[in-house]
Amino acid sequence: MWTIMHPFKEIILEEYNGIAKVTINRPRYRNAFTPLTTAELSQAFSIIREAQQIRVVLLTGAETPRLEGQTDEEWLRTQAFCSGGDMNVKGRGGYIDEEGTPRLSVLDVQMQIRRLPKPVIAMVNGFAIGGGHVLHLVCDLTLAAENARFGQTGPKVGSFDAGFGASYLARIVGQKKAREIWFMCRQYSAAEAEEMGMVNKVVPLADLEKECVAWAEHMMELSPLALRMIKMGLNAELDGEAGIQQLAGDCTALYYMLDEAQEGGRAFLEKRKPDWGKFPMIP
Ligand code: 1HA
Repeated sequence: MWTIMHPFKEIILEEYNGIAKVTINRPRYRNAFTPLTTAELSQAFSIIREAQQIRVVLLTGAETPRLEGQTDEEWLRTQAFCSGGDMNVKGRGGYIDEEGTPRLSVLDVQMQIRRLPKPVIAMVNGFAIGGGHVLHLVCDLTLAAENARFGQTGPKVGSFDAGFGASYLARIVGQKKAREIWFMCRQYSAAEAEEMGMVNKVVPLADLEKECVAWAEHMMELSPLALRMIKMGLNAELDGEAGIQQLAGDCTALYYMLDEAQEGGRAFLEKRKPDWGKFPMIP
């Protein structure tokens, strides 16, 4: 049912019936991201932003293949959404790209997800760990498989995300839990994550994609502009002036759709005074 929107090396970008699906495709490394993965994610979210037929986005991780003789339970425990930055390329100053430049470009991907004027659902099919945990956090909604595991590892492996990974986490789960998650570096089950308010719904892995598509299709029956404005309003408080800039920009786009805004531009070009009197001053 899914068709490829654009070919990539370390991710898969597909679409189906107004829904885009972005899959981090490095199951050998529990879908850890390299600078190439994050560059491709950035490109994918730019493509999705421009694609007017796309109304909702799913973000997920590729399935880990089943090894011979593995039981269902053993196989389920190997599944990953994303295990954060690839430790094989973690160097001084960031994750080292093919030219030798250190990068933390997953931070740009976080911003793109938050600024995307369309809902993004994290489809958490397994481990959401470290930078992978922050990726699910910044999505608008999180649906998780029963086998999913959540957690931060930064202080264990020489890293931390004191941005959205800390402050936004605390908005979601509260300060005490956020500090526990970072200070203890434990893993939490899908049920625990749901209890903490980090997850909207937990379903068996076999039903996860169907459930995400159903949520996407439900949102596609609602007004896209209303969803866009409420997303930006919900972001604005935490994002401060940058969040207000985004929300205000969307207000300007809406205003430009009105005759009142058109009148101003037309009057300028026609070298006359604008006739504001004909527009309603509703209370
Ligand atoms: O903190 C940040 C940032 C902060 C600010 C700005 C940018 C940031 C960008 C990134 C990050 C981070 O993500 S820091 C956190 C990095 N990630 C981790 O510390 C998670 C490391 N992985 C694990 O803890 C575990 O692998 C796991 C809980 C996800 C899964 O455990 P499991 O099922 O026991 O599998 P495991 O055997 O550990 O992994 C399977 C294979 O995948 C292993 O390779 P193999 O021994 O077969 O050769 C393992 O090394 C590899 N792998 C897993 N995760 C990563 C990885 N390889 C590289 N990088 C990984 N993150």
